[in-house]
Amino acid sequence: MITSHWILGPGAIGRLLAHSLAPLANLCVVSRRPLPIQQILTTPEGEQKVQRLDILTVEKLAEQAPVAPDAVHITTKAMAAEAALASLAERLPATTPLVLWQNGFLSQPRITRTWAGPVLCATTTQGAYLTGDDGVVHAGHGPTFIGDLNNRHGALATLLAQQLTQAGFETTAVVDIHQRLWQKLAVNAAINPLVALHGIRNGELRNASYQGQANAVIKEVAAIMQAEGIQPPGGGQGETGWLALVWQVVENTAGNKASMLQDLEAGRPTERKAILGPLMQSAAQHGLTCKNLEQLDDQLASEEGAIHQRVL
Ligand code: KPL
Repeated sequence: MITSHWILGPGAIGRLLAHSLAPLANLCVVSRRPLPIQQILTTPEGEQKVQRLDILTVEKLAEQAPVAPDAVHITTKAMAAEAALASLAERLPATTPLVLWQNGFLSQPRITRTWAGPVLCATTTQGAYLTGDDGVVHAGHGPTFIGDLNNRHGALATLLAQQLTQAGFETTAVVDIHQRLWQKLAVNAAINPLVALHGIRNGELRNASYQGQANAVIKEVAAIMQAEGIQPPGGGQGETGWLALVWQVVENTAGNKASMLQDLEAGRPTERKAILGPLMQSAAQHGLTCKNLEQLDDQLASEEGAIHQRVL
């Protein structure tokens, strides 16, 4: 039985998870800065639900020294996951199960290697965004998949999937989470950097001025996926399959402002290291060139550098 959860990182998915699990389990949201405990969830149907959530800063948590939880969900951005875990690690028994909700493939293999307890990874297409310190909008339902990279914790993944599903987070325990994380990473790599750098909505990638560049990026990603032995989901094969998939996601999310664009606009670092990093590393290992991905990474790095200069 999983009766208590800590959620580390009160971003959109973290808060949605907290609202969903709060009626079923003891819950604590751990935040870097104080947030109102009265939190508002707007459902996909537009209904507003107000819930008091136990939200504590890391410092308050240390003062209150609560009993360690049955599971810790890390819902920070990819590049903050390891530091977030480090800020809590000494309060957690080394056997505490972790669930990593990050995009890309950076913190997942590292934390799996270094944490003694079970490390599960989750990938979700739930749509959510924040409306301030006390509000999250659940924009749309989407499936969630959970599993561990070495397939050693299937029973725990099943237990968590059942509880998450009961909480309204439709979740399936899977044995191929590695493949699913890379499939999502491929789609994110093909869309996010381009729309972020051009400052456009996803659907604008279909414009003639961006289409060629997008296709060139997708082809590089497809070659790397081929080398990694990862096919697109839904039965597509190779380059044609990846092209079809990415353009379908562009169509389905045409009005979206991608997360990387939101990050740049908000002056935050992007998830480029977690999304483009593993692809460039894989290309190097397999002797593939990926000039487009490297160029996007360089451009994002200089945008982030410029932001850093402005905030100093
Ligand atoms: O997941 C996404 C993101 O914004 O990070 C995409 C697929 C690009 C949709 O916006």
